[in-house]
Amino acid sequence: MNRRDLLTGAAATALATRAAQAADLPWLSSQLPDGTRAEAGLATLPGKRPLIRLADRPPNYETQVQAFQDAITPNDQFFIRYHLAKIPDRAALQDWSLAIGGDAAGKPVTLTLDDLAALPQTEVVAVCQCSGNRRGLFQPHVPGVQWGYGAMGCATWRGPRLRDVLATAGVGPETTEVWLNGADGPVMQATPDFRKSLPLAKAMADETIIATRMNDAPLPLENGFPARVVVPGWTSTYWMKHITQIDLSSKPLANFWMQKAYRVPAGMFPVELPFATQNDPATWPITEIVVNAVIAEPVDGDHVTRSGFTVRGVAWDRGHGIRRVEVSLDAGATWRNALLGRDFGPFAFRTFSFATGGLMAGSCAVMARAVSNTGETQAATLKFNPAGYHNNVPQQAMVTVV
Ligand SMILES: Nc1nc2c(c(=O)[nH]1)N[C@H]1C(S)=C(S)[C@@H](COP(=O)(O)O)O[C@H]1N2
Ligand SMILES: [Mo]
Repeated sequence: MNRRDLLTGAAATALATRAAQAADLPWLSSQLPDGTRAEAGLATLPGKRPLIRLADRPPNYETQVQAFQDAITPNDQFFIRYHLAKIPDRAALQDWSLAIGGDAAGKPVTLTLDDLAALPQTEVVAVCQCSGNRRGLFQPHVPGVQWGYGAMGCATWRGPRLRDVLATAGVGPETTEVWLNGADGPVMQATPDFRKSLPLAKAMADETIIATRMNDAPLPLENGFPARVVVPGWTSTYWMKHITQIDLSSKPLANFWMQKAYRVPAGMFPVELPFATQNDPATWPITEIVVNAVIAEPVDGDHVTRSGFTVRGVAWDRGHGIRRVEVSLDAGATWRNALLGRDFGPFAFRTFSFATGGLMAGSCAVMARAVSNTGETQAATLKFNPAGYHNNVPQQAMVTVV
């Protein structure tokens, strides 16, 4: 008796459906929860190419993994993440302005887009990655948006430095945090508005800017038009979109989004610049990105020929740059160095490629892992945390050599 004879009725149908799905949905990781796999679909928003829709109200759409063959993610393939469903449209942003004040500011000012354009402009290539990227691959599963590999992207961001913007109001000596608010808000009054804060040192850092351009174009509406905060090296919860209000504050921002959400167990993920005003004994705010790599090609479930194939993807870290990417074709038993592509700076994606050469028929478990310029390596096993953050366990793509 073989396996097929044992499978009857519902079990056989379920298996057949799954196999068909794996073939039809190469953009959806097989490790995601069944409910997520059943409901996610490709969807095309105005001005965007198809993204993986995980939720609509508020919109949460991720980039297909195949896009990560390049160091720069095109604007029309960039992922979208919102917490709250009241999102401004273009008409509402027509008379956009940015108010700067707070108890530690010299004097409150209101800036227009022309005022931002009049300040010295700077450019940074940086990875915008959601803290919960790859949350859907957590075992055991944890609540929250079940992101696969695509809640991230890398762009060339351009605009004035945040510190030059803050200087127009005057950064008073009492300032400890810089509070950020955007034009979106909750539908229900009881829902806390999405506001975040930065420690003064990161707000004043060379790399931190207010971007009005993304890859040489205005920001797409859903990615923060007309201006967003860009905090290279930090997960994108701090990258406030449609920024309308900044407060220089002598006090820590005490709200749901700082004190309850976006926190990790204290000490689990060491950082170089502590966010001291927001640390408590049990938890720290999630801040610096951990080193990671993604395989864009081949994708899980691909069939390849015995003449071999090329493994392609990107690696990134908190801002030191990538020293090395290694590829394994045997589920991590042996590793060989990949070739690194062009260096777009320490906060950017670094492309890698590895040509396998000839292969024997059978299955092949492809993995990639990165080492940063400071020697930081990816976690060999998941550092479990209840909110599902910082998953940098090396990815595995199963391919069949025919
Ligand atoms: N105004 C506003 N800014 C925001 C958010 C938001 O909900 N509202 N979400 C943050 C989070 S958690 C992420 S991951 C990024 C997502 O950026 P993107 O939508 O441009 O990809 O925006 C950040 N900035
Ligand atoms: Mo996020």
